Amino acid sequence: MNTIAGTAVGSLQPLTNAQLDQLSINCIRTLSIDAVQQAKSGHPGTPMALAPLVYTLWNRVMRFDPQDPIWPNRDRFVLSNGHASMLLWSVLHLTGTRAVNAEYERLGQPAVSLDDIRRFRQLDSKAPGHPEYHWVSGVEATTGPLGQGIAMSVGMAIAQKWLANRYNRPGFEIFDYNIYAVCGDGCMMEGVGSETASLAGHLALDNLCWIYDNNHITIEGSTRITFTEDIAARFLGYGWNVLRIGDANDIDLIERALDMFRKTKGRPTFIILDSHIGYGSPHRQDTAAAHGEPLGEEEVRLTKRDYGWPENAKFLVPDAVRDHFAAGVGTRGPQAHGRWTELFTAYRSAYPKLATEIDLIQRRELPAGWDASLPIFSADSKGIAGRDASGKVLNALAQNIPWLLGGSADLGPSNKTTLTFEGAGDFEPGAPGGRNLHFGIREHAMAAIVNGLSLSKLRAFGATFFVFGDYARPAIRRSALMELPTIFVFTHDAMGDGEDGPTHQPVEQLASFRAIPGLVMLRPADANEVVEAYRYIAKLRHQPAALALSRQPLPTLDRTKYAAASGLARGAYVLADAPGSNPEVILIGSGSEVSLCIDAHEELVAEGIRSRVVSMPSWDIFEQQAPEYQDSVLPPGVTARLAVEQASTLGWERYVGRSGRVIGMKTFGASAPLKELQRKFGFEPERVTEIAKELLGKTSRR
Ligand SMILES: Cc1ncc(C[n+]2csc(CCOP(=O)(O)OP(=O)(O)O)c2C)c(N)n1
Ligand SMILES: [Mg+2]
Repeated sequence: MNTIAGTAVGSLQPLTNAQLDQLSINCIRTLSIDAVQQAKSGHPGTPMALAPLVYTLWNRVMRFDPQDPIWPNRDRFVLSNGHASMLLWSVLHLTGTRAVNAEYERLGQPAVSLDDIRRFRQLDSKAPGHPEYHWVSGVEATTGPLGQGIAMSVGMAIAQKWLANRYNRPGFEIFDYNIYAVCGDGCMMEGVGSETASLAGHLALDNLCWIYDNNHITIEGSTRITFTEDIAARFLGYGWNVLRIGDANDIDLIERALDMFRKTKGRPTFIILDSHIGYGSPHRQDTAAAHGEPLGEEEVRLTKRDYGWPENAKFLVPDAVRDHFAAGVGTRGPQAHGRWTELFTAYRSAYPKLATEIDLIQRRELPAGWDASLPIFSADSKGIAGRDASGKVLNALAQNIPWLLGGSADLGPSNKTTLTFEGAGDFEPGAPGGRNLHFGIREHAMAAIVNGLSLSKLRAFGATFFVFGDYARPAIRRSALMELPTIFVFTHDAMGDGEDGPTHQPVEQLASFRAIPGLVMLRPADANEVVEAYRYIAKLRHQPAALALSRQPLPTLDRTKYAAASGLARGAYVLADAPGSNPEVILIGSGSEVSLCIDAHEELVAEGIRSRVVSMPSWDIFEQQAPEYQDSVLPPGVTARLAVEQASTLGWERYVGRSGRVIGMKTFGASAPLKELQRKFGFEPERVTEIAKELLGKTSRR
């Protein structure tokens, strides 16, 4: 006889609540097992172990409305051990969560259908291998690279504190949600988890709860071989509230621990959950094999027998389970949402300006007049450093966009990213209203937190030296993958900090950031291009941007003589042209090398050579332009082309072609004053004119 949770299928006896809990948990388990088995790939063991946790969180604790998974005051759930994605697909399905589109419109269809689960890990299924924000509604963050999810959850917790501080008013708790993140041994071992845990403790983020799946298993076997530290002591040291649940199947204990989290003030909570990977599988439980392999048909049957589940049923969802979720989160969620909507309606009458801000934030829109006070820089041959111009622009923007906030990884005074206007303030423990975040020397954490802020719809930036962008890269990649409009301000973009030497001089960073799909990489040539870069970035809603800015002053170009900086919005533009717009040679530069090209251009023109200078601050934007525009900037017939950029030459062939040349970096830099480095590596006008003439066959090669 088939039984479900010890109850005869088809029995007319109503199930007790405890039986319904168990039935729901086993349904999450068996859906996960079946999906992995069907896909012949995936991770069954962790969903089997964590089903009771996820069930309790979703059906008993979390404030979540399946009808509207983007309701602003919902609790956030981040599955940092993203390989256990079947947990998420199961609960999104069982709760009947509805889909929303990129324009934040609610759609009727389910976020994850049973058919999607049947097609787990297949093309176009809404049940992909790992949780993907922007692809599946109800996913709060893209996870899979271990550590990133918990790291982003810290950004979400900062965002909640900031939103509450700015928008809540007496009697109007508009933002009072919590953030839950589930993680495993991998997340605990990855450095970014530690960086962010340290900061979360420092910032006393008591709206944040991490639940650590303490199963002693990773891919290579027992954690005895890799991970034996006293993790409770570690989190106590970070200043967290540490709790332990000795049995991952005890849902009452889980509920109590989560309750203690909500009552704990002044500290984030870390719950150690002792679990058994592959729970219920006679031959796989507690083994590394349960982590990432299908159980196999026979073991699937044995495991279902252990659960009291029909052995041969596949993708079985008893009606009682759907009903149980409908009676739980499916009822609590919409009620809470309804109360909030009423509250927000009253709030809108009492505080219309603040309510409008909240509306704009939710749609990632800009307030009216956001660009009203952007500076215009007048021509100046001495000029201003990219970082200084950036500091002025960022401050102007932040004054007009109240929810623009960010900071640096301890380089604020050098990155010039500190917001200095009246009232800007610092985000501090217990005083979460400031606009300046201090990330400490934690670049990776910074970028992940910026993602978390952006997932919470705030406009966020992070800053460091360009060369240390590598420390932040995994999270920047995730910005692009999640299509978040984050902003990364990198200064010391090339060899401008000469004496610091090759450890501080980026070479390959431009090429490698340009290689990230969707990330808009910009390297402005002068102060007015910096203004235009920010103008472009501010309008982005679904793309991250990174700025490479100079440490040293760059001449502010005379825009009455040369083309307007607004050309930046097309990625590359003709800055200075040959008479009759009929060039025989094209000099292409970015950043500090543009004025170098201008100097060379003036020399060439004086010698009767028809040269053109193209300022190319962004390959990424230029690539989006129509071919006609691209050809008008780089006419196919003009093959004498020279690119000049203080960075790896990798990739420039696409613009200079086979017969063109590049003055760039083929080695690391060196420790010396900038002038000497420019001479050593050929970044001088004489070298540019010389090569331009060589290209035209007007001089012989040296
Ligand atoms: C940054 C990163 N490195 C490596 C991997 C590959 N990987 C996926 S799961 C896993 C083991 C994770 O162990 P644990 O977090 O304990 O998960 P469990 O097997 O217990 O669910 C590894 C190494 C990854 N996803 N991300
Ligand atoms: Mg583990």
